[in-house]
Amino acid sequence: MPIPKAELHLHIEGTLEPELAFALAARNGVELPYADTEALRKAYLFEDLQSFLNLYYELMAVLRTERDFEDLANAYLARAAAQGVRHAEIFFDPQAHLARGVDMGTVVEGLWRALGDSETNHGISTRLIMCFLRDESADSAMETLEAAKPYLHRITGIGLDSAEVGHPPVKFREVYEAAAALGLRRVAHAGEEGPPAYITEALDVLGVERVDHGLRCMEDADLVARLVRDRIPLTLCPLSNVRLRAVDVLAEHPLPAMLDAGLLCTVNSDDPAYFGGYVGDNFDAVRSALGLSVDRLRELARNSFVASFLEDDEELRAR
Ligand code: ES4
Ligand code: ZN
Repeated sequence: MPIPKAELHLHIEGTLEPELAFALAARNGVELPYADTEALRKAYLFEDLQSFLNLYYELMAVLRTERDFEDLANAYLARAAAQGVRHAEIFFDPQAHLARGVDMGTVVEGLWRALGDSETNHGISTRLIMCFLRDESADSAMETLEAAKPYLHRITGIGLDSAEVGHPPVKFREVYEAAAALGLRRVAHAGEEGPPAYITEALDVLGVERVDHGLRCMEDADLVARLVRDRIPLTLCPLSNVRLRAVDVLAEHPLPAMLDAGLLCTVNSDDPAYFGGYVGDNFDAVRSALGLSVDRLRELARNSFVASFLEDDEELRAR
């Protein structure tokens, strides 16, 4: 039995496996520029975040209907359940769909067709986190928040993703303030490829409760001390970091040093269809490459519930 865990850093569009991509392409009459799943998998050799994002956005063309988003989410939930996931806080990227003429309702209600029955069907409680694309304008983010207003009963929080460098958190100050006023929880990707200063800015300016990745905090001792003191969770994604070359090899991942420093680390899969594994695979990989003890793995699993947006009573039931 895998250790019960929560997954807190998971882009639902990043769970699109090649087989499902081709099935949805056929169903929707969308032409993909790859001969077959094998040819597509060969494209999964990334130089950096941007080279991955190019493919990630390209493949989304197959997602068109509520049923597509439902099938995508159910496929993820089934795989996650098999790896011990009891709770999932799931990112989605509405701007990437709105830009293709797929509206907010199709995305949110489609995902909800799977998420609404997930506790019954998969034994997984869920939350939805709407991400803004940081390489799009602040105005576009604000319009997206506006478009989400009819669906806020389905949405727990907001996040910030896509190309990080050159798009500092401060660009999104107003939209984070507006989201906070609507009662939404706040997270942001920071310190994946961007500098530690982006992590500090996400805390100070955006008021985030949790930092996605946060890997590069280790370059700033004062920031580490603050994250430890304030118990700010970091949602690390080890296999993602290797595939996107944020670290050279898994054996050199700073996770053990981060745990030793007292940081509230969690392990997650990010975009599992692209990066070589789901969250249990990430746990297995760090165990073997980094020699983490069973106690350390249990600490990581416990942290995932502590860092979640579950209420205390829900948290105890989930783990
Ligand atoms: C992402 Cl790994 C990563 N980083 C930033 N934005 C993303 N969107 C999907 N995966
Ligand atoms: Zn991510």
